Amino acid sequence: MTHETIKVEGMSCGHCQMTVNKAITSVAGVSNVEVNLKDGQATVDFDESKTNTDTIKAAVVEAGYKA
Ligand SMILES: [Cu+2]
Repeated sequence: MTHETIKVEGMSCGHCQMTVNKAITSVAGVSNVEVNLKDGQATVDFDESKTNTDTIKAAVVEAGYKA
């Protein structure tokens, strides 16, 4: 299991936080997500045989935020 902290730009409220959380959770191989609105970052636990940081970042971008 890999533990990674990803910078997320553009979150301004709890709704954004939830959207980012949902987007990352939907990536296959991700087991745990914690999105910190104030710090603008997401802490993600994922199985490195199933996904990677780039894929997770792409999911964040697809949700409308910068990673
Ligand atoms: Cu928002």
